[in-house]
Amino acid sequence: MSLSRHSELPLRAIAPVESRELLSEVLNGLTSTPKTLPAKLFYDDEGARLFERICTLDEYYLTRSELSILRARVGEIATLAGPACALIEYGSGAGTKIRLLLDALHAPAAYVPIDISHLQLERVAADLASDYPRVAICPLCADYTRPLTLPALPPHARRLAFFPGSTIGNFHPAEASAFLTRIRRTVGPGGMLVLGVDRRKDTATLHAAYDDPHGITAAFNLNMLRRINRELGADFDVRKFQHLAFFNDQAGRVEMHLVSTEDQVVHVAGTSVEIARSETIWTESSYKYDEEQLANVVGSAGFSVERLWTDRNDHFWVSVLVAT
Ligand code: AVJ
Repeated sequence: MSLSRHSELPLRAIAPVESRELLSEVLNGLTSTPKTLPAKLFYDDEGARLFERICTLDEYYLTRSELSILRARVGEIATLAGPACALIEYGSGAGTKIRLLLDALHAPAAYVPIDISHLQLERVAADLASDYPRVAICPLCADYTRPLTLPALPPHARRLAFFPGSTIGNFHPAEASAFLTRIRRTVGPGGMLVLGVDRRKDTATLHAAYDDPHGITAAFNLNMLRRINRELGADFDVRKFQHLAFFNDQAGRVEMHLVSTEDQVVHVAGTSVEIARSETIWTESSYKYDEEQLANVVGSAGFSVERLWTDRNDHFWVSVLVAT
């Protein structure tokens, strides 16, 4: 079987979240107590752009820290992975980090970038296909929090999953364990996962990262309401909401909320939602892990920790996990 990409296949990603599913998720969240909206809704085209800007902020140490670890360790990762592996990335985003792996791995056979942002995914897949002509690039536009059908991969290739950025932090601990279990089944026995995880640290550093003085994180948070207005015909007045981010020490997570500045009624596809002054819509959790919590969650998912690396500031972890 040829492992090179079939050039006659278009690099089109499969269509993203349907608007019916979007509507039921939004209505479920807005009618619960407390009100919630799922963090994955941040990443429409504008949200994906805003997130890229966040990643360049001095205050947002996560991306830089993770990249410094990956740069230092990518050779070791390549040795552990061995030749001709099939790479699967959960949340490929701007497609920057994967280039480090694609450059270092020994003749990787295939790369499946999975992302919810359709345009960004297609652009990234096309660029990678031209820069890495010997790798089969098979983009999948999907919400990976739901069950997935992966494209066919070379049957005997070792599978190497990549879940960077501390996106694992968006899951509550039980969900994180369930999601990692799905990855473990996907990679199969002996398969690997390279996982990026943000470390628990002082509150001031966390606050600066999630409430930056340039207002980019606030714009990112508020953009979710604009998106819902546009895609579901809702009438959120974004001027009546404020960005709120804080570290919930008890729960070990940064929380982002949108705080209503007055009593108001919002309409979402014919449903009226009452929101009181000071009430919040909880849009994101970013759990921060200490070493023991990390060992527990990956262990509960059937992975063993093969390597655990940090950066010079002890801000972030990159771990190589092996499916047992
Ligand atoms: C992409 C989910 C890892 O939680 O730090 C950035 C998203 N939220 N600023 C994170 C985010 C606010 C980010 N993740």
